[in-house]
Amino acid sequence: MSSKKRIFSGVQPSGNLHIGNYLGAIANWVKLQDSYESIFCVVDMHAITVPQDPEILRKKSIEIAKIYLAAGIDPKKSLIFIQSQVSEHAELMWILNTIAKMSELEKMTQFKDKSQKEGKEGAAVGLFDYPVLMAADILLYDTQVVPVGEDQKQHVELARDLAKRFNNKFGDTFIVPEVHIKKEGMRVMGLDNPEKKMSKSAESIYNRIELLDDAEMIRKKIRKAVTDSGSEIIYRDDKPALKNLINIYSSFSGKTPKEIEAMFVGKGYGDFKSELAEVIIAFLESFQARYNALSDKEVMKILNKGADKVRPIARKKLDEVKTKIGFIV
Ligand code: AQP
Repeated sequence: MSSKKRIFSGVQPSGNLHIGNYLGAIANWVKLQDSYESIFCVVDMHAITVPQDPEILRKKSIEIAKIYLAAGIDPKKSLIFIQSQVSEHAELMWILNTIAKMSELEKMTQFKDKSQKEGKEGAAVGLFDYPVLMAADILLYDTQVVPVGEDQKQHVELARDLAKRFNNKFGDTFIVPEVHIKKEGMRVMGLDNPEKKMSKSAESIYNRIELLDDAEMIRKKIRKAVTDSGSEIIYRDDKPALKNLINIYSSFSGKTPKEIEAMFVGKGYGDFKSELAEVIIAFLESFQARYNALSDKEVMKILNKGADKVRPIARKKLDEVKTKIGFIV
C-alpha cells in the first residue's frame, strides 16, 4: 500500500443522478483524489436490491462512470470499476452476513424508507442486506476513509462495527474505516418536500435536479420548488425549503448563506429562484459538455482496466479472511 490513505465510495446506477449525489458525494471525491489513493465503484449489485430493467441497468452503469469522469474523477489518479465485475464483493458479503445481526439491520433508516411501499414482509432480502454488501465493498480494500453523503453515515458505522467484530473473533484483519462527510456537503433535500432527501427513486421528477437536465427543465423545476411562508430570503431552520435552496445556491456559487441573504434584501422568491436556476445551469452546462464528449467505448476501457487493478487487492483480502475463518484456500 502507498503512504497515502485509501478511500472507497460508490453510487448506484439505479436512476438519474442528481445534484444531491454530486454535492453530497462526487464533488467531494474529486477534491479528495489528490490526497488519497482512491477507488470509486459503480455499485450495480446494490442497484438490484430494488427492481431494475436489465437493459437500462447496463446503460446506467456506463452513464454513472461517465458522470464520475465528467465531474473530474481522473482515471490517472483514481481507480473506477463496476462492482459486479469483481465477485469478491459478493463472497465477502456472505461471510460478513454470518456476523451481522438482524437487529442491526432492522435499525437502518434507508431500509425503513425503501421498504415502505411493499412493507417489510414484501421487501427483498437483498434490500435488507444492502448495508452488509456495502461493508464488504469498504472492508475488501483496507479502506481507511469513506467519503459519502450524510445519509450513508449509518451504513459506514455498521461497516466499522463488523470490522471490529470480525477482528475480535478472528484476529486483526480489517481496517476500521472512518466516515468522511464534507462539512458543507449537507444533505440536499427534495425540491418538493424539504423533510426528505433528494433522491433518484423519488416518484416525482420535481423532487430533484438531475445532472443531465437541460436548462428549461432546471428553470421549471426550480420555479415549482416548494417554499416556506413569508417572502423574504432568509436562511433559518424554521424555513427548511428556503434553507435547502440557499444551500444549493451556496454550493454552486461559492457564496455563503449570509452573502446570499444580503444579495436578495428587498427581493422576493421569484428573483431568488430565477437566479438560483441560472447558477445551477451555468455549472451543469460545462459538466454536460464534458459528459457528452465521452464515448461508451473509452469509458468501458477505463472500467475494465479499473476492475483488473482492484481484483488482486480484493482477492488477497478475501483469501486472508477465508483462511482466518477456516476455509481451505
Ligand atoms: N440528497 C442527498 N444529499 C446528499 N448526498 C446524497 N447522496 C444521495 N442522495 C443525497 C449521496 O450520494 C451517494 C450515492 O448514493 P447512492 O446511489 O449510493 O444511494 P442513495 O444514497 O440511496 O442515493 P439516492 O439518490 O437516494 O438513490 P436511490 O433513490 O436510488 O436510493 C451517497 O454517498 C449518498 O450519501
